[in-house]
Amino acid sequence: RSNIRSMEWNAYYTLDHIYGWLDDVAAAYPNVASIVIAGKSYEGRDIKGLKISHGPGRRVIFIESGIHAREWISMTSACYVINELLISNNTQAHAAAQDYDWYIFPVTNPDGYVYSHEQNRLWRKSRRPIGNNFGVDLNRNWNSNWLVVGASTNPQSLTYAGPGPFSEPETRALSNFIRSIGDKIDLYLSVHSFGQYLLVPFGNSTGAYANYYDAVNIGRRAMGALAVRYGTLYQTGNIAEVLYLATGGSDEWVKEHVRVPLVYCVELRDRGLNGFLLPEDEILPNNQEYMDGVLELIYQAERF
Ligand code: ING
Ligand code: ZN
Repeated sequence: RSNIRSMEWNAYYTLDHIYGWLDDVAAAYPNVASIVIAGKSYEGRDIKGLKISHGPGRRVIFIESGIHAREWISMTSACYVINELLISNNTQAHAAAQDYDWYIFPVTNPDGYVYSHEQNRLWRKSRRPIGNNFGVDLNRNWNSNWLVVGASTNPQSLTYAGPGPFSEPETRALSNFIRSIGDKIDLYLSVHSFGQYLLVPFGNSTGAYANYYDAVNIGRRAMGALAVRYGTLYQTGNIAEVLYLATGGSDEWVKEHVRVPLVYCVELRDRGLNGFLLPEDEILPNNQEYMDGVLELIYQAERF
């Protein structure tokens, strides 16, 4: 579609460009795509997403990206999913676009993303002033095991959990929006970098819940499909087991309170060589293999 501003998969884009691109996509596919706004950030920016729907009555796949400002590959991966669902000629993706309603929020921490472009590339948190410091770790601020482990009460900390659960406008807006969709959601992805992991809740225990082993097995198969294209290996497992103890993340709240059957936290490329500064020539291969994994997640989930 020539009236969509360009988005190549060999560069990182500013917030304005990403948001303008979402507007262009919605305008180019008016019967299928629409802009959704979960609310506003502390500095007054929209938390903007795209809804894709071919009609009523469908189950929902929800993708939340970019809650951490410096994890730029996460924002591009969300845009790539939109590209595959609507714009590309990927027939399996187009079928998935028909079969589900999709809600995709590429930049859930817009203030932090702008700050990481303009001031400090490695900024992680939001940008609300707290005393002499700035920002809350928006993935420690959700009302699920808030401040139990792997989170800090110190506003200087990278993992500052905020003064209370859902103290921040970004997490309040997003959680209210998610709750409004509620039990229609079949699959929820919270997308981060880096490390190449597919993580299942919870962040403070390895304790199994009802469909824990199904979630792990579905995830392992999907990561097998992800590896086919370029041989990139992802480890699937419990957050606490394969990564570190940490609570108050979006995925945990979505699992515990919205009771979404399949909830994953994805840690995209790489394993630390470049870390948050993933080179631009890895954007396309990362996004291609990630999309392979997402489509296989859906395929496997439908068979469990
Ligand atoms: N990783 C996640 C983080 O917020 C995580 C991992 C997910 C922890 C869910 C707790 C809950 O630390 C990155 N890279 O940010
Ligand atoms: Zn992160």
